[in-house]
Amino acid sequence: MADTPDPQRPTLRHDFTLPEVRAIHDTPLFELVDRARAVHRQYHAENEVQLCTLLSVKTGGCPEDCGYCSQSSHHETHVKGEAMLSVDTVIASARAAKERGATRFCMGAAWREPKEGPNFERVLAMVRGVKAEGLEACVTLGMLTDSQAERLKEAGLDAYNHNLDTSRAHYRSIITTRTFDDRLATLRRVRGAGITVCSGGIIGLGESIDDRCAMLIELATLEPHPESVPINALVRIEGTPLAAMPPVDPLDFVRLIATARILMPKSRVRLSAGRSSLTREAQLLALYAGANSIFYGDQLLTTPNPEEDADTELMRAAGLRAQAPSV
Ligand code: SAM
Ligand code: DTB
Ligand code: SF4
Repeated sequence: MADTPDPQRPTLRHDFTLPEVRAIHDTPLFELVDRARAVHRQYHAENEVQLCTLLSVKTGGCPEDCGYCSQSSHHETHVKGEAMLSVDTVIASARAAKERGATRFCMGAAWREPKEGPNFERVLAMVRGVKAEGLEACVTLGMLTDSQAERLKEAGLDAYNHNLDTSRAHYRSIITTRTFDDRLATLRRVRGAGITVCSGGIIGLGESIDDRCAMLIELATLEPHPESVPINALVRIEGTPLAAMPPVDPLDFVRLIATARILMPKSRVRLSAGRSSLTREAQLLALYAGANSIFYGDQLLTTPNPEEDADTELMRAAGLRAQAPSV
């Protein structure tokens, strides 16, 4: 089950057990962070953070019932269904993101799955346009068929985001309109088409610590590991069933990021949604413990993200540099 061994680097594994991962997760914090940092330094540039900008290209009116989401038509939230953005609007936004230092551009649509036809063709044009700007292109559109995955690949797509969100056991308490296995099937199609996999989850959904560890095991069981693992803290949204969840303890966020780093040494672990409720120091601890990407831009999909100026200042203060563009 192991990749080629390299004496300098820990072997990548896909066979973690729950007691083992739970023991890693529950290690005294300083030891956990030391261990994660050591893994991080073996595989990644030490002071580098990838800036990834998000854009919602089709907002609201989604038929799925994800309990955390502002865009589900099952919940009454501040988000109303909107028309899909034009290709020109998206390209202008990607260009602006690039000028501000982002190297990855992720486009989200509030779909259960893309319908064949003009809207899917429009997504393909968006992908081609973002690639022409010299950015990594990522989309998140819900479930895919094999042929959709192949067409996205042909358009130049680098990565597909499709989160497992939580453990298999906790999944049905959060979403009833699709299954955990549906999610894994799409990830297989994405991998089969030669697109890199971006898959992670959310903490703060009322899950147990074992659920968090089980979710990481599901991700680490994928062969190869997802190239990108976003770890989100629930953004509590008025009108969703999870609006009244207790806030995530920032140290729990750090623990999960450190555990993800240890389990999936080569993956880019992303300190994703939920940064607005972290202090500067907690964000830096998460980055020290193995995260090496943030969402950059004042808006996530439908909720605010820290201001760009605050992020630039934080990176300057800590001596972190943004990943350089590849072209
Ligand atoms: N509709 C597609 C899907 O669900 O796969 C793509 C868009 S969806 C908004 C992308 C991801 O954003 C979700 O899988 C979830 O992990 C994350 N997300 C959505 N709402 C969130 C919230 N309130 N807090 C944290 N993460 C959230
Ligand atoms: C991911 O893991 N987090 C992003 C991205 N992938 C698409 C989405 C976060 C959404 C946060 C809530 C909102 O803004 O609606
Ligand atoms: Fe729809 Fe995605 Fe929101 Fe679920 S997370 S309701 S699939 S937009």
